[in-house]
Amino acid sequence: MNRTTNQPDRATQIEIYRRMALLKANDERSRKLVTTGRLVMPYYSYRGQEVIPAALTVNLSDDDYLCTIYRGVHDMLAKGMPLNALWAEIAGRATGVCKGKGGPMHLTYPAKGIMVTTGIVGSSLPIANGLAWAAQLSGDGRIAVAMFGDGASNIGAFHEALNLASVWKLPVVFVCQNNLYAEHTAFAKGTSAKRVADRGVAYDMPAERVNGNDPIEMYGVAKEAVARARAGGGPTLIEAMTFRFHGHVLGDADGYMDEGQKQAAMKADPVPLYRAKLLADGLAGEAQLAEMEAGIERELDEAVTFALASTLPDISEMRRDVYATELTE
Ligand SMILES: Cc1ncc(C[n+]2csc(CCOP(=O)(O)OP(=O)(O)O)c2C)c(N)n1
Ligand SMILES: [Mg+2]
Repeated sequence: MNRTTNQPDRATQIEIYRRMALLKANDERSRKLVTTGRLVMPYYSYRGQEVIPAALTVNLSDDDYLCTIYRGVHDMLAKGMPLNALWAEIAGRATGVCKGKGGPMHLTYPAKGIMVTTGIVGSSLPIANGLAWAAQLSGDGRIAVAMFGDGASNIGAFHEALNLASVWKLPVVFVCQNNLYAEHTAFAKGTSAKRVADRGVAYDMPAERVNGNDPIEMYGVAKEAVARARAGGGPTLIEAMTFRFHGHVLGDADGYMDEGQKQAAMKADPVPLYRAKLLADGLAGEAQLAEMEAGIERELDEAVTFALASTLPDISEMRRDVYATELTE
């Protein structure tokens, strides 16, 4: 990767931070609402992994496709899912992105290219391939991004998807968010390869392990992969190293996690670190960032109020949107 020419400009750096701050605040709000009993849902915290989607999605257009997983609310927000409709969906309300019928595990928002959220480990990759293939056939210039975890790289669908994407030179970027755990199993205990990126060799695909907590590095590698896909150069595998601050699912006692490693990761929290870097580099001012963060909190207040005040879907909605009613050419 050319790390010099791929540097984000000032406006892009501030936008990456805005997305990171939004994701962090949204995660904190989610955990608060669940732990205080105001919302009941399974919640998979992405706290600690904010840099990856924030620095990647600034390289995408609204039309580009994103397929992600149960932990991927950060991916969706970074890609532009509107907060009110997101929170309404989480709360199962008719005003939600899926009319309250998807819930927190199955969020979609095709208007911003957010095509699927899946709880089936590894399934975001072949779905992204299908979308990338459609883009390739129609020549519409879109690309697809598949987000998945380190554990997913041990699933058959990962290997099948990388193989086919390479053979057909599909415009797809595979992004493994390696948070060092798959449920309760540490990465090294369940994965034969030392690095997920090494698996790219088997599929004749450019692959790189990057520091997924470094916005500048993540941005540069993502930019190159997106440009390659868009130019017809085929797929890329990015292994973005990060850390999951909390257990697999909210309520998990996380006793299986290495406490020292966890404390060190939390001390190196990428969100305040990047904030401090922007200030030190003179790219943003304290008042500007404080105002931005206060604005995010206000938007979250509004979204939660909107969601909880919205009505539940009507019973007549139960079977609508389940099956296609007509097939088009
Ligand atoms: C096909 C399949 N197998 C097993 C599971 C159970 N399961 C849910 S999450 C998970 C761990 C996935 O870990 P990883 O891919 O690293 O993603 P992370 O949760 O760390 O983001 C497993 C095994 C599942 N949902 N789907
Ligand atoms: Mg993982």
